[in-house]
Amino acid sequence: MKAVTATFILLLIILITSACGKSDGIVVLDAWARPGFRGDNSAVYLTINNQTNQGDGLIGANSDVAGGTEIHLSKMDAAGTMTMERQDLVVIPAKDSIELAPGGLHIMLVILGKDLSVGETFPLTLEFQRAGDITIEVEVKQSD
Ligand SMILES: [Cu+2]
Repeated sequence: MKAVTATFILLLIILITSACGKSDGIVVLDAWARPGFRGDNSAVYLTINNQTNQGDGLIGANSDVAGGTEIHLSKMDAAGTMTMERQDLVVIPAKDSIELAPGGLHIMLVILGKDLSVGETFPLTLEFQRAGDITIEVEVKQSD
């Protein structure tokens, strides 16, 4: 009886660990960018879901549609003016999500090399400390 129980528990452990292994990773959801004209700036917003057991960090981004790609944090300064501060690292804790949303964190597309029109998509590569490079498709749309 004991041996049967032990086998059952072992099987259960194998099942659970393999199920977890499947969903392990960094998942990027709902990526969108504001429309803009060539020469202007635009911003990308998205949600990053860290399904792993270890924290990770967003350390950079890259896209062919802009001359530069920077991680920014919008914040109100002491005088009540909205400013943007460049971020070298955005931490995504283990088993947690962070949202890059209007008024807060975003990925700035500095000097667009082409027009970004509503409805089109473009690739954006995100650089993570642990997960490495992840390339996603960003949809151009108006903010809701
Ligand atoms: Cu910005």
